[in-house]
Amino acid sequence: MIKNALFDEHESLNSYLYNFNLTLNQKNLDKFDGIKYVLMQGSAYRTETLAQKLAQKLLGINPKHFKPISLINSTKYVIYRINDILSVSHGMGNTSMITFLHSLSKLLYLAGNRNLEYIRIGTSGGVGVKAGSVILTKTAYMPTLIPGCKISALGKDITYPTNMDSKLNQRILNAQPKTTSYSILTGNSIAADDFYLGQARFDGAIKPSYTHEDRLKYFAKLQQLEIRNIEMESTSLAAFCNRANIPVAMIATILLNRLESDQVTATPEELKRYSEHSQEVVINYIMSQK
Ligand code: R2B
Ligand code: URA
Repeated sequence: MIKNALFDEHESLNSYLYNFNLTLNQKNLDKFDGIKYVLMQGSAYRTETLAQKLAQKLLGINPKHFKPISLINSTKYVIYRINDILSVSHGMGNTSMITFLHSLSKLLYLAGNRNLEYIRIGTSGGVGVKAGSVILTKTAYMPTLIPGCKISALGKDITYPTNMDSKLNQRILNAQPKTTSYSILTGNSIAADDFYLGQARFDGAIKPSYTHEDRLKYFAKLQQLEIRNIEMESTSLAAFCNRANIPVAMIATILLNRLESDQVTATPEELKRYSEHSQEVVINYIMSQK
């Protein structure tokens, strides 16, 4: 994890994390010491259900009688703590993710944590992969099909590497039972700029500039590059963690096969089950490390 702070520690003490609505004073930092795992999801609801599952698995607390309370008083993000694990929400898209990562990592570093693992538990559209399958990302690609994450500062673009941690991926795979009712695959992912045109859909509000034939060619290229799913946060996640020296993985469930449809037509029960698959993969990993 962050071997050398990427920021001025002294100046940061007592500064205000605007997006968390939290001052970095000792009282607040004390709530965040001794953390090992950060489990991130887009939705605050799934973040809460994961906290409840972890509390049940690790502490024997019946979820019926336990509603977690966020450690930050923010309307943008939630952070729940279960022993040495944080279950957090990062919002939607790279801009929300990167803002979240800066805020959380600064907070965790100042709280004294040096050996963290970050794992995103996401949802995504599959590229030739069936709904309910789970993908562990090897490398995150930009929509231009270049691996990396382009960050613009002062009008200059810099592209950072976006490999996920292969050793962490292997530990996660090793922790899974021999047989599961769904496939767990490794592959590459694309972080798109939005859900519609950025993901080659035809069901947005604006008529696309591409044809169905163009899209077929694009999807064929994705398959050649072993890109198995499309989502919206993997590039900033991987780039940030590589720069901060934090082992990172992304485990995303597939909600639909994009070669077959644009619309997510799974029932609420199916969507719940698909999300449970990726959470289960992470819980198996965490339990294998205890
Ligand atoms: C997956 O699902 C969300 C869009 O619905 C987005 O956050 C993502 O990466
Ligand atoms: N999330 C996405 O970003 N895209 C999909 O197709 C499904 C979930």
